[in-house]
Amino acid sequence: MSKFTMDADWLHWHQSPSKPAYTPPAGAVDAHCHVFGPGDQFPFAPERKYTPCDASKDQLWALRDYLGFSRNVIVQATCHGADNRALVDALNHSNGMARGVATVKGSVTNAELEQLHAAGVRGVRFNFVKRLVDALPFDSLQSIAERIKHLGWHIVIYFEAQELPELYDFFTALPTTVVVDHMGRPDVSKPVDGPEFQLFVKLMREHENFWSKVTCPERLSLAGPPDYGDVVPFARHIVDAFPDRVLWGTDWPHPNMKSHVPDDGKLVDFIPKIAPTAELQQKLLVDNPMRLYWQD
Ligand code: 0GY
Repeated sequence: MSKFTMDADWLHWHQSPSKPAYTPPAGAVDAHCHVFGPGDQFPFAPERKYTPCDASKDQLWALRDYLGFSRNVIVQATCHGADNRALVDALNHSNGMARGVATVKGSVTNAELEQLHAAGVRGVRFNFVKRLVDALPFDSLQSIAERIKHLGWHIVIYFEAQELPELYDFFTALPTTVVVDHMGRPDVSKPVDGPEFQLFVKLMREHENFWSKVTCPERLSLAGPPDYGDVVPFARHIVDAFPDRVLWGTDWPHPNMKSHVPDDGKLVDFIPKIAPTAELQQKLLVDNPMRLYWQD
């Protein structure tokens, strides 16, 4: 029997987020968000490390419209393991306005990959965060990377800053575009120009196939809401240095948030602080995600 009940073990997502003061440009993409369940329709993975709150596709579309966005990139989270049915269901009901990033095992068949592609999947996620997942061995990941390459997919990687030195060579050998979740989760109590964050900057600078999501101030901040001011210098640094290789997303419904319930409206108001000009905002919210996810 699972050690989990069906009760979420993190705070429920915000039921009445504020209306953002910032208006995103036309066609803006929320490029990092999730759908969870509903658990009675799409059961959570037995091997999961947490149980999420249900967060349905219809609730995601409602949030998208409320915040002033047009499209979503839905990222498979560990609580659904490599069972992408909830993701595929959302993509199939998105009228083409959502694309996806799946999680697959080494045993995935080419036919399954092609079905995922037809539904709108354009990438796979490799998760190295130890509290979330028991990562697959490097050779399995390498073999998945080789197999998704010919579909034109990219790889999304999730890790924490202290793990980067040991993962660096594996990452830089990956044969596709690689998108890093949440700027590699820097410890924002350390300086932007210190060795830890500068290793991530070096990865981005020396490897032009690397992109970064400038996401999740609510997870990274020690200062907390509503401004998440201590995250701004990190995200701004990445947007300034690599304006054509950055993505932004809400991270709704914010799995595993235990410190506070993020207000999605305030997260949207974070955008102009990290991308202060209309030109940077257009790249971050429209041009870059469209190039990566809606080429076809
Ligand atoms: C995120 C962050 C988290 C969870 C997952 O796959 C996941 O379970 O990504 C986290 O707990 O930091 O991007 O959703």
